[in-house]
Amino acid sequence: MADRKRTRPTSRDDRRTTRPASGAHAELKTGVRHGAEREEYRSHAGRGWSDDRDARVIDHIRGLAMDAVEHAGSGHPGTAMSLAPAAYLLFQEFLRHDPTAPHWRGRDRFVLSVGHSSLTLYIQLYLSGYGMSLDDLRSYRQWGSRTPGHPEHGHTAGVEATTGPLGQGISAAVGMAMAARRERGLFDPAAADGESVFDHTIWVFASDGDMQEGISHETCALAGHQRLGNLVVLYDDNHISIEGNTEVAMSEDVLRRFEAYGWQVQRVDDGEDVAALRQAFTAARDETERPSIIAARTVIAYPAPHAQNTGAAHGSALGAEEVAAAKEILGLEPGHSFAMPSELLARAREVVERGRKQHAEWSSRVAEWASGARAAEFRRIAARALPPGWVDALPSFEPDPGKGMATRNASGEVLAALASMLPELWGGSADLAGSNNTTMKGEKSFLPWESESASRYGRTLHFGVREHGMAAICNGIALHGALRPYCGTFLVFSDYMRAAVRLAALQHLPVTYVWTHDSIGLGEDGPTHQPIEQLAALRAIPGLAVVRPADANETALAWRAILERHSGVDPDGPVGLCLTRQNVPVLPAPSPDAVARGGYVLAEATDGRPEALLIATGSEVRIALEARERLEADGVATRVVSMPCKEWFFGQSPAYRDAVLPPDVPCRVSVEAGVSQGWQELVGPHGVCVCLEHFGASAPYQVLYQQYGLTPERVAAATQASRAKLGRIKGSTTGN
Ligand SMILES: Cc1ncc(C[n+]2csc(CCOP(=O)(O)OP(=O)(O)O)c2C)c(N)n1
Ligand SMILES: [Mg+2]
Repeated sequence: MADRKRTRPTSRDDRRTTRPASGAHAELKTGVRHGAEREEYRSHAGRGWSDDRDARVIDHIRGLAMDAVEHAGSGHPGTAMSLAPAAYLLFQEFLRHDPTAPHWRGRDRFVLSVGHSSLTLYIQLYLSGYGMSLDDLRSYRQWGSRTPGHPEHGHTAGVEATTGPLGQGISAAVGMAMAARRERGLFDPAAADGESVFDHTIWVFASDGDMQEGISHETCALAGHQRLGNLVVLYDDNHISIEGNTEVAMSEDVLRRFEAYGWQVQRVDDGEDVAALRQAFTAARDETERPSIIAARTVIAYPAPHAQNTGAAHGSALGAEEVAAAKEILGLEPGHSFAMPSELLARAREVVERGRKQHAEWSSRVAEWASGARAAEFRRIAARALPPGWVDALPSFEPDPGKGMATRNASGEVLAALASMLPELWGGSADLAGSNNTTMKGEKSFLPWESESASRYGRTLHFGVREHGMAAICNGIALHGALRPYCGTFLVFSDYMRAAVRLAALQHLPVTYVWTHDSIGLGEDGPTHQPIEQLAALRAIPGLAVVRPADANETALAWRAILERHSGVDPDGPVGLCLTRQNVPVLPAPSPDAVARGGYVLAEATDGRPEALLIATGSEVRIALEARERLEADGVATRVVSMPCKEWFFGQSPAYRDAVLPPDVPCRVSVEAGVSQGWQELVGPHGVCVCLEHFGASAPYQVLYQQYGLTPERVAAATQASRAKLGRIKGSTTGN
């Protein structure tokens, strides 16, 4: 036992004494085949199982984790070894899942926020019968495998969220827990707590890195505020991250932090103690008023004799010698890789039958519920179908070349108009709802109490000033089911959301971002608030559509296109809707198809034979239209192309694209109040970008547009310059 105390720290107080003394190393190296460690392991690990086979399964999980990393030559063995008891316990006894139906709607969700420990999940998917085999573990991290380095949602059955960027998984899980509550409110609000077919638990495994990342502070505070009793987090409190002991960067009491957020907090002093884990899981699951966190003290890479409790065990193969030693301690055959005796596998797979039963029992309860009035609505929403007539509810706006309307206001009107028809559409803002126009009038706030303006099943989300968390929460809502989340802030603060937006794109999640104040057009707040590079930076994210409508009518049609693209069995990925703070003229409504195609001919050149093409987005379309009038007056046949979404436009057929931007018209000018990056290839070598390559300033927006030359005069002059350049080239070609 004294030995164990040295090599297996169990309390918070031993942060500074967790490393095995060098004397112990020497002893181990000369020790006779690790007999003492084996004895220690046997007496220590495997407690709390009613069936001895379960303890043996744990030994083999540890072997598999080491083997997979050894075989791949890289990967993360340590945490998969130390989390083995908690993961197996969860999948066997707590997680409500049916491995034969991974998309069963009544299932619990498991999010492995500690994504680098993907083997923790893959091995459970293998043991539970998700169609994963030992061969899949052999091809861990290889091309085309079902077992990539980090879990990828949509790629591997049973992976509920793509994780790896620390902090994202736990934050998406908060969104899942919120979505579960809203779904219950929409479809089964009268059921008693725990009795609804929509009730289930969101389970998370998180690590020190998750706790350190700022985003977890944002979302876990909100989870506590929202009293998400359906959320349970196991915190792998192993005191180790890549640089070694976490004491180099972390000294807060994590549980006190969560207590302050309003969570139920529990500590398990030893992650090998299955009875204690079981008790904690039970208490956490049964807590319905607060989210729960269990800090389980584990020792990374346990029981590998030299690697355990080291940063090195986090992310590299242990090496043949260490693996062999660990296997001896585990009672496994050192020469045998990827071992899983069939009787142990059969034992683990008993979970399939349990899952099937739970699923069948749930289905019979659903049959009862399905006779209710809300079932038809549920079926429509679950199929991601839009209700008949919804398009007629969309507003259209009278042309108004004078005062006009801010596109953010038009967006607000669209949301208000759709509110009653599309209950699945819900969202909010990071404390800028009044500016983003994201609140649907008359809808209650989503809050854990009942009042005139709030309900636990409410519709308006209040994220607080937590943009990063907001975006990750929306990922979780989208991952959870068929509800359609949107969220808003100023476009410039999309930078704060970026890591989560990227994950939305990677996972093709149908989330809509309402990014208002989309240029220097916001005016007096100045350069800190004026996006310059954001449009280009967001367009650089594959799979994200950046939509910048020119006016109120394009805004309504953009929402229409977004909702249609987010429908069906294979919905499109995320969309960022970039909207003005300032008024812009309202133009006659184009055809819905024109906006849905991302770019279209807004104003045709005289005789339909353009000599020049002006391509503009958003508030700069007006400038292009005025420039066209000047150019036409000067005899230059000029076409204006409104390009609300480059990504949608590039998704069109070459024939359509060429019809809008004829390849034989090289005189091209782009107009956008942002950096030119991404426009050069569209305007070509002889074109000109009217853009901003520097930060803005604090002044009325009209002054800024004038000062920075975002004017019809400048666009007309740029067009003439392009013509002149082309004329010279033509002249010199002719001369030759
Ligand atoms: C946002 C982010 N930053 C950095 C990394 C690289 N990284 C992977 S794991 C890790 C820290 C590992 O420590 P911990 O989270 O405690 O996991 P453990 O080693 O205990 O499994 C880091 C920095 C990452 N995956 N995500
Ligand atoms: Mg750690």
